Amino acid sequence: PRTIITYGTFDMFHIGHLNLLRKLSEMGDRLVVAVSTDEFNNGKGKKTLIPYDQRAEIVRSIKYVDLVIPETTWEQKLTDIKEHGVDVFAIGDDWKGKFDFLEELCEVVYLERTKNISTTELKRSLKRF
Ligand code: C2G
Repeated sequence: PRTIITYGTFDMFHIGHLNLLRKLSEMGDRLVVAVSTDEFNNGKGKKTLIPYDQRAEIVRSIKYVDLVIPETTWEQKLTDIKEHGVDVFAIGDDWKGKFDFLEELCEVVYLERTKNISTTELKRSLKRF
């Protein structure tokens, strides 16, 4: 089965995340999503509002998603691609160019982000209440 993999925090799950996962599911037969752990996110300098196990449970419940694995390091992409027989690595174009080194192992696709929504924006608008 044509397998797609993507990585992300998916904090405060929103339509931008859903659009991406739907598009990815349409690109193949199986979609694997690696959800960043809280520790890994601290390393990214990203504070998560929702803890890993809840973020993972929400992503696991999305009909487009076949498998959820934890993202704990930057390097794991190389072994994940081999281990899960991945044909395509895909991620939003805010990462454009950053993962081209994976082209040795699989196709690399950067998808356009959904406009006008982000977890940072949501947090900012929540502050107004
Ligand atoms: N995204 C999107 N449109 C938005 C917001 C996010 O398409 N409006 C996409 C991002 O481009 C990413 C995915 O949704 O592909 C998850 O976004 P984040 O949770 O912000 O992911 P990030 O923290 O960038 O983690 O190793 C890669 C990193 O783990 C990516």
